[in-house]
Amino acid sequence: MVHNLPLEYPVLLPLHKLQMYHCFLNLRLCYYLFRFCFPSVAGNEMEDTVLQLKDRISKLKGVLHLQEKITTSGGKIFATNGKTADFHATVKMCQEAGGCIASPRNADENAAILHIVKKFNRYAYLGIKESLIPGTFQFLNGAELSYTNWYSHEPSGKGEEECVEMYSDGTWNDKKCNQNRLVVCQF
Ligand SMILES: [Ca+2]
Repeated sequence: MVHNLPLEYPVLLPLHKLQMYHCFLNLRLCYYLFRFCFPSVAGNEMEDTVLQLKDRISKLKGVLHLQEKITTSGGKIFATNGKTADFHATVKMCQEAGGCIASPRNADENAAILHIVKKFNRYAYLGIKESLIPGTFQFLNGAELSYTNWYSHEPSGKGEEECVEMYSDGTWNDKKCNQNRLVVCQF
């Protein structure tokens, strides 16, 4: 034990540290030599693990689709907990679940949300709000809308209806934010 060494041999302490340092260097050297000489071993194992995970995720998505628990579009997954809530509670619920409120960027995503709205026969709030300019709507992060599907003569609120709900035909209506609507999140 180094700390038990007599004080008259202080030179042993740095020597011991030096040996430790060499040992550490050798370990790192071995590690890098292994990585250099057999890069495919580590690479193949990683690739296998990724493929297995992808396969597992794909199967789980299949199960959730079969049970109509989710709809998908592109890389997005849409889901509901079957509950109703006002706009702010919906945003919070989706965030707590690790996602965000459903925000359609195109017709296909709109259709994926609509599938849930129809199944539960309840309108749903979308992740879209009126900007500072009345009658102009945007995503919650302030980004410009890439797609719209307003019901005829909507938006009509002129600054009085800041939120947006999806009707059961997939069209949109600007609406006050305090109504109870189906919670639909995206992940
Ligand atoms: Ca309206």
